[in-house]
Parts: sequence; structure tokens; C-alpha cells
Amino acid sequence: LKLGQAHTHKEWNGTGTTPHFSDIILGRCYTYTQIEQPELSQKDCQEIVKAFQNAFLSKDPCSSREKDYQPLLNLTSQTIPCGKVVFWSKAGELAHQYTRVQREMFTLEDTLLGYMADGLSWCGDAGSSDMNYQSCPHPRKDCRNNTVSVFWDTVSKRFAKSACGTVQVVLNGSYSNTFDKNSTFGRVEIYNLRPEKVPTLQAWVMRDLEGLPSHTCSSSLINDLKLILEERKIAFTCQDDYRPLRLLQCVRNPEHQSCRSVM
Ligand code: C8R
Repeated sequence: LKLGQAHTHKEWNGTGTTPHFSDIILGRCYTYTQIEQPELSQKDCQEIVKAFQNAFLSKDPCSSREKDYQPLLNLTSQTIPCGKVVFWSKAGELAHQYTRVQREMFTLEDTLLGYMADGLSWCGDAGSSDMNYQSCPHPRKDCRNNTVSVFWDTVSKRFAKSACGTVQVVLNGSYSNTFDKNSTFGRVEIYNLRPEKVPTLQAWVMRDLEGLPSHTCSSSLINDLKLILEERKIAFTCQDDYRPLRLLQCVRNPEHQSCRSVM
């Protein structure tokens, strides 16, 4: 133990808490509720940040549970209109570009809680009331039930449960695991869709312009997804290289061979 160091945190293999974590989530909460979605202007961002911190401070970051985040969930309820939900797996950037243009559509990061937490890392320590800025548990190298993974599982579950109308998912056709049973989408979201409220899931399998042709709607992985949904009484449709998303890819790379004919 180094002299002068009040308490040392446990050392993990993942990135530590993002510097200025609490200031960032407070600022994002105000930006979202006051500017992006003023219908949520009554939300109390100070309380929300407190609930977020209480979910993990002074706790073992490898024994995080859904119920730790329950008070935070209660303070951040939000209604998403039917037919406007977009899920994604390994295609977050494209899905976010899509909802940025299609302003009425929502990925999880277009809801308050997803917006606040996107791209951040956070954890505490059972032996201290501080955040651990040095390191946090890595999901594979340290533990599955870490503060960040449990958060995304919990909020993804709520997001899927509350979805209504036709839902969409953006999948990455250039990735070997285009549909991954162990991803949040494949493990949490599809099983939490409510068949009474969600008649159909539309999948868009998008290949990168530069990517190797890997999977399409006719791949057996996509058929696995189809079978899971049909078992759950949710209809499934699939389209390769959905034009509105392809056009977004082409904005970045207008001279690409595959972009010359899409217009
Ligand atoms: N979702 C899950 N994880 C999320 C997330 C999100 O919205 N936003 C971030 N930043 N993350 P992936 P997936 C973090 O394999 O596992 C929801 C988490 O650390 O590309 O299928 C969302 O609604 C997580 O481990 O996708 C979406 O539909 C990775 O980024 C799915 O779940 C996401 O890794 C996406 O999750």
C-alpha cells in the first residue's frame, strides 16, 4: 500500500469510471429533459443522478443486480410511441445515424437513460463510497454481473418490454455473428418483446460498403432469429441492405461502386 493513499481500490481488467462521470450524467440529463425532449422537463435530474450513484456506490461491482437500478428506472419512465422503436446489434453507429435523421424514431440511446449512459463506464467498490476511476470489472475477464453490463441488460429489458407496434432491428451483415444469441439483442430484447403489443419485427441486414459479404437474410443465423420470434408469435420480416440505411452509408462514401446505383 502506497503511503498517503487513503484507500486503494481493487484492480480490474476493464476501463475505470469515466472522469467527471457524475457531472456528465447530470449535464446529459438536463440537455435531454430541457432541450431534446421538453415534455420530460418535469424530471428531477438531481434525484436521477443520486439514484444512479446509489445503484453502485459502496457495492461490490461484480454483484450488481437488476434491483439496484430499480429506483433509477422509476425516476426515468418515458413513453415511446408505437411503431418507433429501433433495436440494433453490432450496428449501433448506423442505427444512431438513422434515428438522428428520422427524428421520431428511438433507439435506447434516444431515451433518457440510454442517452445519459451511452459510452460511459462506471463502478464503485464494496469498501469505499467513492467511484473507482482506476479500473472496473471487464465482462469477460472479470465478471458478467458487473455494474455496466447489468445496467444495459436492465434498461434494454425495460425498453423491449415497453415497445409496441412494429419494431425494427439493424443487424451487421459484415460481422460473423450477424445474429448473436449472447448479445443484448439476442439474449434480452427479443425475449422481452410482448407479442400482444408487437405484431412484427423487421430486420435490416446491412453490409458495410467495404465489408466482406458475410451474412444476408437467407443465412441460417437469421433463420434462427426468425424461429425464435415465430415461436413467440411475433411475425418476422427481413431485408438486406435496406435502402434508407444504405443511403446513410453512401453519404459517407458517395463514390463507392455500391452507391452509384442506389439513388
Ligand atoms: N443496448 C445494449 N448495450 C448498449 C447499448 C444499448 O442500447 N448502448 C450501449 N452503449 N451499450 P453490441 P448488443 C453498450 O454487441 O449487445 C441495447 C453495452 O456495453 O453491439 O446486441 C440496444 O437497445 C453493450 O455491451 O450489441 C440494442 O438494441 C454494447 O454497448 C441492443 O441492446 C453493445 O454491444 C444492443 O446490444
